[in-house]
Amino acid sequence: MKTTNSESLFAQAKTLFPGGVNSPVRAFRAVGGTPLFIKRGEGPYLFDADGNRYIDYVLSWGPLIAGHAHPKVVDAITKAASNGTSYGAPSSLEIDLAKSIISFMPNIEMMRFVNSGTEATMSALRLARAFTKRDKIIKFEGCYHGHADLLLVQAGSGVATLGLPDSPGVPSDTVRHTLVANFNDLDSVEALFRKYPDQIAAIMVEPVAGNMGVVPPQYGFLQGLRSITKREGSVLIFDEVMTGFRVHPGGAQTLYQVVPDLTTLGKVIGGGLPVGAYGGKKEIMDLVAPSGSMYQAGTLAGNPLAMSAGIAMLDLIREQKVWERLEKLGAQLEEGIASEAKKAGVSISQTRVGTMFTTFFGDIQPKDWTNIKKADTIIFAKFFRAMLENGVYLAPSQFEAGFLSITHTPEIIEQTIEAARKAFTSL
Ligand code: KE4
Repeated sequence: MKTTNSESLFAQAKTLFPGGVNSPVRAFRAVGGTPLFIKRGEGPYLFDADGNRYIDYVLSWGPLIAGHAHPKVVDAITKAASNGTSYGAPSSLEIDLAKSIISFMPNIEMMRFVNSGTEATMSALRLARAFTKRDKIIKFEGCYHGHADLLLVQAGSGVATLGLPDSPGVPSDTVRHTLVANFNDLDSVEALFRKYPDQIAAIMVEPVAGNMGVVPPQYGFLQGLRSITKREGSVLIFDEVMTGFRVHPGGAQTLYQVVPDLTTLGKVIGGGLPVGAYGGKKEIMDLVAPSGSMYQAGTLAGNPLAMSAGIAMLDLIREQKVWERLEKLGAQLEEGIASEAKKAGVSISQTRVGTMFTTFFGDIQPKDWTNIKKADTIIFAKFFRAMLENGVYLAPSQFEAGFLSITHTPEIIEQTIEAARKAFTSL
């Protein structure tokens, strides 16, 4: 059988990078086969090293809501690059992007740019601990907030995908203060506050879980977290790295009308370049050096190219009609997948919030990790491979979210549904 370019590139990559990749979930371990090496993206499409074209629903794991190589984003980056790639000093571009973000999320009074979602979440937790002078934090089983030591506890995304028992190399002392509650279960949160009174600095939550696959908050869950943290003097942190500008232009905090104390962002705000941010109440943010004593820094934070890409990207999704169109596309995809699965007699459970969606295989109640982990990952893997053969690139894991872009069209959704029809009948 002729070796594909992806196969020969993967063979080389495996001599250079652990598992041949620079982020674990890309290795296709959960779905089998060789990961596709991508030559270029254009709008809703990816083109692999063998020239095959795929309709892309990963979109770089969320950032590319304007699709690949959007001319306005490319022009913004090109123009910025002609002025230099980094200054290590403030520029007006940081101000412009911050103001743009705040125009979407007015609860953010002040922020700090970093270079990844991981940096944003680890910094926000350090800040919450500094602000409350408490050590313990609460996260939720199945939620993933990046790979900082203190958060690699019962995490979702690649940790769940690879079935890793959390990570070696994280001293038990480091995670001693990391408490885990059940998503959509306020009693499990209350129990931790009863057990550790006045010791819990913060709750960090994906307000719509995306790293178990998409799991929406049940009615009252987020409001419950808000009232518990207010009562207990703990900081409520919405990790909107994925949900920001994805579940609603104003993020989950606007969609569900719950105001967190701090918000972490990433992905979309970088327009495909490395950007993260944390921000929220000025009273808390004032504690961040150099205005306060809580230290956090970054060589490339506020990078002019990344700022320019983010500004251009957010400008492309400011119009309400853009969101009406995205909502229609999401509904069209959801209904089409459901109808084809039904015709083929395949049992699925679908979730979607705005432009994030997941098709779980099996009769799964999308409530928490205990339920989600029952999904049939074997059937999912077969479906993934069949969709790939039919020209559709889904996230290579049952425990990840799919994403839409403004470059996806009703016709492209119809092609996707036709691919799903073939894939379901092949299972
Ligand atoms: P990064 O450090 O990967 O930029 O962001 C970490 C992060 C933080 N918070 C949430 C809610 C996230 O979803 C992420 C990263 N998401 C994964 C996809 N599930 C990134 C993909 C990957 O790890 O390769």
